[in-house]
Amino acid sequence: MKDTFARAENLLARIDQLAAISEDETGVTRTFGTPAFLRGSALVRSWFEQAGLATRVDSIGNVRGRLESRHPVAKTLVIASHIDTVVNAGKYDGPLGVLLGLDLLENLLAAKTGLPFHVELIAFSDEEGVRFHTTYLGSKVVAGSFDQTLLTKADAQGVTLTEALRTMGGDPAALAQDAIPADQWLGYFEAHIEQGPVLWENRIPVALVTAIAGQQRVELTWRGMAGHAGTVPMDMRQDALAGAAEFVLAVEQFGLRHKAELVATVGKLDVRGAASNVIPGDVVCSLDLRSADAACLGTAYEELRSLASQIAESRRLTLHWNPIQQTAPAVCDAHLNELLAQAIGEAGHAVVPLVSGAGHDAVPVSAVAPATMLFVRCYKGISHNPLENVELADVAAAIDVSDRFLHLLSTHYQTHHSA
Ligand code: HGY
Ligand code: MN
Ligand code: MN
Repeated sequence: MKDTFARAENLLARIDQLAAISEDETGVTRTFGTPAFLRGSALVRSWFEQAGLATRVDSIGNVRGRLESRHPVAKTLVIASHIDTVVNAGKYDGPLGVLLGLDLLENLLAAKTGLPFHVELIAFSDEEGVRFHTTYLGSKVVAGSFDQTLLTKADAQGVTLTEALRTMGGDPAALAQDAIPADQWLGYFEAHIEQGPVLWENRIPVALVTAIAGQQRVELTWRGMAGHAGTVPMDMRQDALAGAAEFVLAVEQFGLRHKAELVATVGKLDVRGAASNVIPGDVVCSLDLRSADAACLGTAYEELRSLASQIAESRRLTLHWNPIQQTAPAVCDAHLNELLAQAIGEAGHAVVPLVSGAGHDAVPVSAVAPATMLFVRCYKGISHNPLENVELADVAAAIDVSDRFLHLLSTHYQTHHSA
C-alpha cells in the first residue's frame, strides 16, 4: 500500500500531465467541447480505464467510471469534480477532486477492499460555464435537472449547445437517460481547492464546506450612439462605454458597502466596434453576484438592476438586462458532514467549517442527494489564475482524510443497510 505522500505525488504528476493539454500557450484553458477539452477528457478516461473502472463518456461529455459493489441493489456514492476550466486557469480547480477520487478508488482496488455501496467517479464536462455562459451542464445532467431549453444556447461563434454536443459525439436526445435516479444516490463527495485565503492565512490544510453561495449572473448590453470622437461635443454624447464604466464602479461600491454578506463582480467588458477615435455606441458587460443568503442575493439583484436603469436613463442609453443564470445557495448534508468532520479530526486536523463563495458541482447535486465537500488549502487562496498551486503535504492530508471518510461511510452504511 502506498503512503499518502507517494499517492499525492502520483496525483500531482497526473495534474501536471492534464494541465499540459490546453487551448493556449500560457495558462491552462480547456473549455467545454473544444479539441483541447476532448484531448484532456480522453486522457482522464484512459486513467479511469487503467484503474479498472467500468468507464464511459456520457451524452454531455462527462467521463464516468463505476466501481460496483458486490451488492447489486446497493446505492451509489458519487465522487466527482470538473475537468473544464476558465480561460488562463490554474491546474487544480476541478482536476484535483477528480484525480483525488481516482486515487481513492485505485487504493481500494490495490488493497482489494470492497465497499458495500457502488461508487461512480465523474469528471464533469462543464462546471465553469465559460463557453455557453451557463454553469453546471455536466452535473445537472447527472442530477436530472438539466434544462432542455439550454440546448438552443449559442456560443460566441454562434454554435449551439446541440451542435457542440453532436460534434463531441454526445447525444442531446439521451441527456435524460444519463441522470442517476434520485433513489439510487447514497451521496456526493467532492474535494476542491478552497480558492480563497482562509486556509492559507490560518495555515490549515483542509476545511469542511457547510454551504455554497448562490449566484446571479447577468449580461448587460448598453446602447448609445457611436460617433466621431473629434466632432461630437461632450454634452451631446450617448457614450455606452462611459455608462458601462459608471456601472462597473457602482457595482464595486455596492459590494464594498455589503461586503459582509455578498460579493459583486463585473468580469467581462466588451466594446463592440472599438476604435480610439469612435465614441462607443454598443457595450456588453457581465455581472456576477454571490451570497450565501438567498434574500440578500435577491435584494442586491433588484438594487443593481434599478441602478443600471438609472445610469442608462441619465445618459440617454438603452439597457438590455439579460439574466443568464440564477442559482440558489446550497447547504451541505449535516450527516455526511458529521462523518467528514470525524475523518478530519481522526486525521489530526482542526475541523474548520467554511462557506464556499465559489460555485461547485455539489450545488445541482445537493437538490437530489446529500452532498459533502472537502476544501484543500491553495497558495495564498489564488485561483482562476496560472499562479494557482497546492502543497504536497496538503494533498496528502486530503487523501488521508478522504480515505478515512470512505471508511466511516462504509461502516455507517453497513450498519444501516442490510447486505
Ligand atoms: O465561478 C465559480 O464560482 C466557479 O469557479 N465555477
Ligand atoms: Mn472555477
Ligand atoms: Mn471549480
